[in-house]
Amino acid sequence: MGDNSRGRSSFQRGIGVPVILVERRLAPEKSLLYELKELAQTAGYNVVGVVTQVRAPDSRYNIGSGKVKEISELIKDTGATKVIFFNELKPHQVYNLVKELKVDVIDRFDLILEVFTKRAGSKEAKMQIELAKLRRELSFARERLRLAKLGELHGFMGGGEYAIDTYYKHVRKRIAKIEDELAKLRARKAERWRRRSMERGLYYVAITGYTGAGKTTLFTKLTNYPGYVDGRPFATLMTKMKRTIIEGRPIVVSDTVGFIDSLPSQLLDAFYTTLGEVVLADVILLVFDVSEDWREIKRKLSASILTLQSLGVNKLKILPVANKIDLVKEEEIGEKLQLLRNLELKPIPVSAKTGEGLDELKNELLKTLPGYVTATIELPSTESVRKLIRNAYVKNICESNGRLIVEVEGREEWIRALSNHG
Ligand SMILES: Nc1nc2c(ncn2[C@@H]2O[C@H](COP(=O)(O)OP(=O)(O)OP(=O)(O)O)[C@@H](O)[C@H]2O)c(=O)[nH]1
Ligand SMILES: [Mg+2]
Repeated sequence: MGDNSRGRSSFQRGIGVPVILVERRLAPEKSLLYELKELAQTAGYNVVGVVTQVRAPDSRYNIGSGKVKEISELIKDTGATKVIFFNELKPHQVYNLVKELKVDVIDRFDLILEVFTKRAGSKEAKMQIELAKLRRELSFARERLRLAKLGELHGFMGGGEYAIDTYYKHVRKRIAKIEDELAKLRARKAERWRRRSMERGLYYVAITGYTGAGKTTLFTKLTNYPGYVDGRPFATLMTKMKRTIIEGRPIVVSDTVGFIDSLPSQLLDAFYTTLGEVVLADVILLVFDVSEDWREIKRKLSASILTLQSLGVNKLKILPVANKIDLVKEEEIGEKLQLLRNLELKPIPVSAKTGEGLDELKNELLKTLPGYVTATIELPSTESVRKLIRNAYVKNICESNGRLIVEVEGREEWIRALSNHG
């Protein structure tokens, strides 16, 4: 399907609500329509038409009024009952578009929320989605209030200034309540993990990357813990953590929600707080799909790195992982990795699916772990000490005169704490 194709002929009949996608591109060569289409299909829509335009935004409709007529014709032709815009729409633009097109109009932000809603299982995920929706509501209510004050509200979603003001306050209260509940929930979770890992001297490795890069597949290979994979965007929404043993070392590995390009800030705030714990990780694996073309690799990697940086991650902790090498010829992998090295990224090539390259990845991972030391310490042979070292990587242990001589490897601060038991 070409990006400029439109009309019924170029689309297959399918199931789901028929929709038309609209993209106003900032630059002619930059289109993310295929990504929008994938999101629409994941949300259960059937894409029956596509309209694109390259020009500066028109404040009334976001696109030009000529294009609005074109979409209107296409709606008649295809029977579409919804129009999805790639670009973020302002409340008055939604209002103007609905008035002209007489069908439902949403934007990419609403669409991502729909996908998230469909896939949310846990209470935390549901709360986050409600939070993102309410924040969106708030900005709409703010605009309605502004228009009402200007007396320009002619029937715009009904309600006078007073009613909108009351509604606005109600939304704000609800937001504050959910934010509070979420913060408590997360603080409890973070504390639990912090205690567990510190007490046991565990390392923490987070798997991150663009949606669909293969994070969950890699997580399953490393931990033997099954995760949900379906090849559609945002199969994973909530962080999952699992303790595993890598080359004898106990390590906590986490699988996380995927990144996506130009995520609306309201969603980033509401959702990526689940990624907050990533900052605590000792190493952050940044998985990308090396089978994609170079431009896609670069786009997705830079979107991922930007998101990681906005979360406060130290760049030095990032270990890039070039996944899906089973789909690419060796010389092509070599070329792409060289291009990445030119950008000062040194990825480890793997296939999470076949397991190829995983040993190299594990070795590199262990080398990257900070403050990893070997020490021989003498400890009293008590039950509590035995318990303490159960989770450690013990290279050698012998007992003499009721004392334990242990050769251990692990976090420096943990080994220091262990020595204090002597
Ligand atoms: N050929 C091949 N396919 C892979 C590999 N790793 C993952 N996949 C496929 O890529 C798709 C996405 O994999 P996931 O593991 O769900 O990716 P993810 O990064 O967790 O995706 P989200 O949770 O949606 O962000 C699935 O269809 C996987 O089967 C690989 O090494 N080789
Ligand atoms: Mg996943």
